[in-house]
Amino acid sequence: MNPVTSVSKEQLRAAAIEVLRLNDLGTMTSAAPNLYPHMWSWDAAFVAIGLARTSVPRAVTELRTLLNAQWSTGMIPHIVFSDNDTGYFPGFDRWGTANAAALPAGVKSSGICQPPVHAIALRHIVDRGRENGGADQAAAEEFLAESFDGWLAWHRWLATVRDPDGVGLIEIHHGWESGFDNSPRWDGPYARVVPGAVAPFTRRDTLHVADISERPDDAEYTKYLWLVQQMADVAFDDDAVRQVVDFRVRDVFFSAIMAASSAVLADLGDEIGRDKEAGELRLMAARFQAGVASTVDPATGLARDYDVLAGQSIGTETVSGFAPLVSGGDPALLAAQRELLQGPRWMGFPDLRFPLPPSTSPASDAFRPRTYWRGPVWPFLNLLLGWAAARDGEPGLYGRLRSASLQQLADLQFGEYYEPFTGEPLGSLAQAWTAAAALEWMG
Ligand code: 2M8
Repeated sequence: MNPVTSVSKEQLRAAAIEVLRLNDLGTMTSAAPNLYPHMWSWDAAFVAIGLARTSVPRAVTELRTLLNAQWSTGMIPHIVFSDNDTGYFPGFDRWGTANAAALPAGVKSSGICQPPVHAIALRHIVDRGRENGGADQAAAEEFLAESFDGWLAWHRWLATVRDPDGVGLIEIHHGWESGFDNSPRWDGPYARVVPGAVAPFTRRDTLHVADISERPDDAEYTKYLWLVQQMADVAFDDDAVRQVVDFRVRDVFFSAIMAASSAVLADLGDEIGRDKEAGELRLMAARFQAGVASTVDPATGLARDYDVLAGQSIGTETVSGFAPLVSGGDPALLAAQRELLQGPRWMGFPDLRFPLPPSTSPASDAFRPRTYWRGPVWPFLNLLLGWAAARDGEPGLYGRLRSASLQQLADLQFGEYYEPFTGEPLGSLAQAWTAAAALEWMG
């Protein structure tokens, strides 16, 4: 057992700031010191939320760097590569994005995306700037005005290219796009991916974790690279990718973030006189909120992904089933979900080290307590759930998530993910978005 270390808020704050400082590459923050030596899209959003607590201008720089890598289509890529060419696989060369017409000149990025948490991060930056006043406020307001059209283009790209039929759900083409890489959510779709010839590769992630069985195995990586290869073969052209790729899933959690973020961006648009665009964003928010709600399984109360190629819903019991709590909406649905989340299959499961939702329910056969996205607790997700609870006027749930998270993070390790029963930090230590979550929880 990992005892709850008794540390003061000041110690936790200082340690979290130090982690962000160590990961600071100047104009971007590496997601983790060794395992992830580049900028990841949704990590950057959470990192900006944490940075806004210590330096509004540095938080602005983080999002500005990410937005500078935006493709001409509007897509924000999931990795913006730093100059570290050797630390991570697959790197820029293996991605093959140099041939993509939409990649901006001078940018090295991957060719897929991640959930759009960015407008929520921008909201935090603007709020911190206004609280602080002076130069911080000026920097935040200036960035809001300067970047609004970029975020709008990102949301429009998602709403059109990734939901062409207007069902209110975002289609993803790789498990990496969900951010829940090897979650049991994707076992069905990946079981149907039969890789052709994949160029030989040497992984690097396995060099940076204490126990490689926590990470996806080589067979899983072969499929991940096969999908990258399929996309590279058509130069990452949006329409062509949809035709050729072997993984097409409507991701309910991604869609929920799209709904929540679109609503936030609409408010920000109103604040700078962009009423027309705010109206467009509100329609997007409503569409994705309805799309998410439409997937809820009455038998389990959880929202479900949809495997487009197999034509079937995915019924695994993962934390993504709580997507409606992120998208917001129908009070009765949200009340039922809050009860489920705090009940015996999730936060109330017996003997959890801290009452926080594991990534897969421990009551499920698919649960693996130490394996990456198959069971461990992910601190940044709890921050997102807490943010949504505060938005929806639920101080009880917010307070429970906050207090358990602060106890969990008092180990000062800032683990990438945590073993639910022992509280052990796993994966990378000094993970940037975990440190950012600690800073934001402290306020
Ligand atoms: C993990 O994903 C990357 C691939 O994108 C990897 O395993 O190499 C996921 O946890 C993802 O959600 C996260 O954004 C990324 C960086 O922290 O690592």
